[in-house]
Amino acid sequence: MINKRSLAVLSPVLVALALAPAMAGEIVGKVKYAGNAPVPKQIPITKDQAVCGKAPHLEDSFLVAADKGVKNVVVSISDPKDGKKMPVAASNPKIDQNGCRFVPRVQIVPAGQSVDIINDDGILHNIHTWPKNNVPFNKAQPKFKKVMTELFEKPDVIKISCDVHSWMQGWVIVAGHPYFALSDDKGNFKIADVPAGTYGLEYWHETLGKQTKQVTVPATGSVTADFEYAAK
Ligand SMILES: [Cu+2]
Repeated sequence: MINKRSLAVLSPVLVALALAPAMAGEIVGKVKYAGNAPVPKQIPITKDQAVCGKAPHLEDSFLVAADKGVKNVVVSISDPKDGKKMPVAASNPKIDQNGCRFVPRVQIVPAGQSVDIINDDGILHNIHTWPKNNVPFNKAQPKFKKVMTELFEKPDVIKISCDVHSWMQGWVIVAGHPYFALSDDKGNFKIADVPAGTYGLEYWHETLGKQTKQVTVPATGSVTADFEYAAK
């Protein structure tokens, strides 16, 4: 029976429940490749040998670990429901040109983020972007120009190349929301603080392509969302 006294006990509990943060869980997983791990080929360095050739360049567009884990897979929710944005970082993320390669090769940045493109090589590079939703740029970065800062405004998957060194390639993934992760060198990833619910989960890799599967995120704890790319 509910009387005045039991209501007095109950109401602080209800208030606490109403103020509790939204229930959220984690998506964790490992991305694998079903085929044999490719043996990275050496890339011929045809220009600026003294700088670009100081270390061997091994093909790094498709890296598979001994246990078949795939590096640099972008995992993201395709249909978030809460309108949250990935916060812009106060200090700009960097793309370093070092030994005539882009480091890191693949990077996720929030929409509205400025990125510092660094020329550590002391030779001419020419950065060229290939966006779908952002304004492309194609700019020389002479040896004396250490830093070029560029704004990545809208969600996108942007290939970056260098018009001086044909083998240089990188990717900037511009995220419109926080539910993104990049797989590590063992293929593992984690997306934290995802509101409970059912979502499309997208896996994107520069050579293996895009795949989607459904995932249901619990109110607490984690759901495992492993994925295996078919052999090609
Ligand atoms: Cu270059």
